[in-house]
Amino acid sequence: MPDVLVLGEILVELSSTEPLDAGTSLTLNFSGDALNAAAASAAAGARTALLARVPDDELGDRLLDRVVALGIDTSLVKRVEGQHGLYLQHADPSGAREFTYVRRGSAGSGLGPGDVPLDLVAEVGAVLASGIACAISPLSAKAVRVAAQHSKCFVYDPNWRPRLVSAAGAADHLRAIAPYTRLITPGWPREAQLVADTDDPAAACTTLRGLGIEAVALTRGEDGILLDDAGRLTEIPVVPAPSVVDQTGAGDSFAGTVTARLALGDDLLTAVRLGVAAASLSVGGLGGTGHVPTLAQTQTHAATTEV
Ligand code: KDG
Repeated sequence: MPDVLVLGEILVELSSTEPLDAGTSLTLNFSGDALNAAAASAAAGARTALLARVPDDELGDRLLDRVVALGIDTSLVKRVEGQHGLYLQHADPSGAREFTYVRRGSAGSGLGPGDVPLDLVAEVGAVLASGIACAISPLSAKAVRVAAQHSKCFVYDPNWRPRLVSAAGAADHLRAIAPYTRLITPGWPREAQLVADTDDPAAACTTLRGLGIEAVALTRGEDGILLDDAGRLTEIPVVPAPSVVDQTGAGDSFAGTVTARLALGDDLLTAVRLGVAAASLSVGGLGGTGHVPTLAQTQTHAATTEV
């Protein structure tokens, strides 16, 4: 029995730090926010399973090799006919990071409510899914909702990607999932403001809780986390990153680590502190799973800013 179940699409990742052009060299890896978060959860000590659909081809075999190498249970992964979802991570002409997707109609977006093992979902310590899983297809959004409804501890990362879903669509997904959510991890201000019309982070947390969510971990970049646990506010500072190669997957690392530690019985504040430290270390590698810190590394790193 896993401690944590993560739902979503595993993507083929092709990354470069250069703008895309003929002749650009790309590094092949496997990622997607669900895999990034599941990898962080497994590294944080939780037995972690992925619930996903993966094409039944040679690339799918290599993808699953990588999932297994990250310490993740693949027994709930369904092999199906169809195309891989793919994203290119590259620089835009100004040098900023950009994602380009080739994923519409992918096998992974065919995950549906019928794939969700309800008894298992009700038993596991925590379930994690994101707004990306809701954005990729109505069927996948239903799968997320069914899992949230049956889970005793559901964690939702809005992960709003405007190239996949409009602001109104992302807000609808968030509202639909809110009544079943133990913890949400929105970025400030963009993701919180999907549903909270305010410039005040504390007020945004109150609005989010008003939708039925128990606790909010508002991620504010350099300003750290504002945690609102049933109205109790705590500021958690960032832990400076020892090396910054690429920010991709830092939020997923945070969500996956926090979910794992909650499932294993840590209190929310401890779980969030570890999540912050894991995210800070995760930016030391290229791509979503380029660097996945161990629990021992995360604990040591977290201790560097403890007061
Ligand atoms: O959070 C990082 C993810 O956005 C990246 O790994 C790709 O899953 C991805 C997506 O759909 O954007």
